[in-house]
Order: sequence, then C-alpha cells, then structure tokens
Amino acid sequence: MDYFFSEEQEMIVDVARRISDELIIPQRAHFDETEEYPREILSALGEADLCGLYIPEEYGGFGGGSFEMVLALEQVARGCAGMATAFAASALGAYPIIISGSEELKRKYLPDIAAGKLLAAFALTESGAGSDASAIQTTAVQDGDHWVLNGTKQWITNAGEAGIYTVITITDRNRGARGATIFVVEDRDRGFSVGPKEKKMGIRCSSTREVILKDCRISADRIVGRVGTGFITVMKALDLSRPGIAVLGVGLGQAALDEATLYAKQRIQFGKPIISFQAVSHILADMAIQIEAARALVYAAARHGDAHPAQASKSAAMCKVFATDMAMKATVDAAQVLGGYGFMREYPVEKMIRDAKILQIYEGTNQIQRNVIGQALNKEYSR
Ligand code: COS
Repeated sequence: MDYFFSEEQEMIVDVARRISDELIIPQRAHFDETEEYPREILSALGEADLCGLYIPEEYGGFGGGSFEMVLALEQVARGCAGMATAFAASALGAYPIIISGSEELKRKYLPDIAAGKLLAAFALTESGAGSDASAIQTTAVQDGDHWVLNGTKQWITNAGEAGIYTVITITDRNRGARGATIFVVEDRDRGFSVGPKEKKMGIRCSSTREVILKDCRISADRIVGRVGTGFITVMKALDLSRPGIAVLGVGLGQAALDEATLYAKQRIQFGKPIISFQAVSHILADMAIQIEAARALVYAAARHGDAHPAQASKSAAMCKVFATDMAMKATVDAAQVLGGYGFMREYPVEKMIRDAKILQIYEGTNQIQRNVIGQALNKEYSR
C-alpha cells in the first residue's frame, strides 16, 4: 500500500530494512539466547544516521518527528523486538529534553544522542508506581544550587547501557501531579548505580535493570523544564513515544506473517502446499488485514502527533492498543500455521510470541490506554 512517503522517508525505510535483513535477522537468535546487549546493532543504527531522526537539525538530528522514528522502528522490530526496544527506549529518554529541556541541556546531550554516541533511558516506573505513575516515591530535595535524589526506579530499559537518564522525582508531595520534577542523571554521577539485569520472557537482549539513586547530588541546571512540571512532560513524552511501541507490534506482526506465509507455501500435507487449504489461507488473510489496519492507524497517529502534539494522547493510545493486541494474536496465529515447528526454538516464531507480550504491558498497559481513550471521549462529548 502506498503511504505517500517523501524521498527522505523512503530512504529511512530502505536503510533500516537493510540493517534488519543483513545484521539483525542473522543474529537475533544469538542475542536472544545469550541475552547480550546489542551494542553493535545500535552502533550500526547510529552510523546509518538513524539515531537522530526525531532530533531537531540544530542539535545534529534529522529534524523529523515521531513518524520518521516509527518508520525506522518498524524495520528494526521486523528483525528483533528486543533490539527495537533498546532503540526506542533511547528516544523516550531523550523526548523530555526535546519537549521541555533548556537550550543548555539540548546542546549538551542531543548531538551525541543523534550521532549514536550516547544512549538515553527514561526512569519513571517504581515498584509501587506502574500504571499509577504519579505514585512515585523517588525524592529530590534542594540543597543550595544542587538537588539530592534518593529512590529506586524499576524495570528501566537501557539501564546500565545508557549514559544519561531522565529521572522523574517528587519535589513536593503536597502538590500531586504538580509536584514532580525531571532531572538528567548521568551514569558517572556519584550516588547513581544499577541493579542486576532482569531475566525476562522476551525482548531478552534489551537491558532491564533497577536504577538506584542514593544521595545523588545533581546541579539545578540539570532540571528538565521547571520544578513541578515533570508529570506533564512525562505524559507528553509518552504521547510521542507510544506510536513507536505500536509500530513494534506492526513490525513483529509482519515478521510473523512473513514466516507463516513462506512456511505455508513450502509445507506439503495431503499432497499439497498447506496454503492451498482454506483453513490455513484464511488465518494468513486475517493476519494480513489486521497488520495493514494497524500500520495505517500507527502511521496516521504518528503523523497526527507530530502535527498536533497537544492533542496526541487519544490517537497514541488507540494505535498502541490496536497494534500491540494485533501483534500478540498474529504471532500466536503464525505458530498455529507452523504447527509443531512454531513451538520449536529452532524457528523464529516462538521468540516472536515471547517478544509480543511485553508490548501490551510497557509504556502504559493496554488497559491504561483504554482509560486514556475513555477520558478523551468523555471530554469530547461534553463539549
Ligand atoms: N499531556 C499533557 N498533560 C497531561 C497529559 C498529557 N498527555 N495527560 C495528563 N496530563 C495532565 C493532566 O491534565 C493533569 O494535570 P492537572 O494536574 O493540571 O489537572 C495531570 O497531568 C495529571 O493527570 P491525571 O489526573 O489524568 O493523572 P493520573 O494520576 O490519573 O494518571 C494516567 C493518568 C493513568 C494516564 C498515567 O498515570 C499513565 O499514563 N500511566 C501509565 C504510565 C506508563 O505509561 N508507565 C510506563 C512507563 S514507561 S515503560
């Protein structure tokens, strides 16, 4: 289907597709098995100028938006959703700086992120604050022209690999969502450490660890935006980032369809390729319909979010739910087409099922996305 890409957008897809086909697909089983962090793949994405797609040109980026990032992520996820997660998480870590950071913070960090020399991470979640993001307990207390951070962030993607972390803290407990403040914490700051790598069901090569802050002194010039505005910036960053998670579902769904269709064409049973049986071809047809519908919705939502960032919550949530639920079903259906081979680790489909599950959970569970959509509808219909 023609989605009317510009020449530059076609180029982004081509470059990312080549990295996926030549570097990621041949190595994904190895990285899944060993759980090694795919540093060399991220370097390749950086060398191909894909790390700064969403970063403004004046800070060394391509000057695109979440849509250009979505195009690259789709191809990376078609190869491996774990690697795509590491790639997407750096963007989520950088978005608060782009949205609300001072000129100084932008100049200090964005050019290196764009060049692929610096990875970022986004540190919001805590053991008691998952869906209820404003229940975070990590504190920042002012001490002269510094702030002292204490607390533990949980399940932070890229932790231990990233050089900078946008950390969301509470600076005024009495002000609820208006009492949160974001700081940029560097991995070399005293009082910063990470926990051991978590053992996960899927996206195993991506690094997921605790971020521990113990009397971590950060200068006031590393506050992102103003004191007390952190929660709003977080919500805006998630609106920009969620189409990126949605498109991981599209890439994964497409990969599952590719495997299932190729298998169905060569697998002979009852004297014929199994694709000639309606029971099989209808599974493939339904997968293809759902994948294309998800792709169209994700592209539309990403373009809408870039054009109208203040009205992006509902569309970002809609595409995240639709595409990630689709990916879960498409990967399971692909395994059904492959039969016993779909269950074997020798084939890539079982990994796709394991990888798909987290898409329905992270960056806001699909239940939270439905809340966001419901609240938006409630507002729209009371006008
Ligand atoms: N853009 C700008 N502001 C927003 C916003 C958005 N998209 N969404 C909410 N806000 C504002 C609200 O307007 C409100 O401002 P006021 O204090 O001025 O009224 C404030 O933020 C708090 O919003 P709300 O009351 O809706 O917050 P809740 O505590 O009820 O939580 C949800 C809202 C559930 C949407 C939020 O906690 C969430 O997204 N949870 C999932 C978190 C998540 O994605 N975690 C994954 C981490 S990354 S792997």
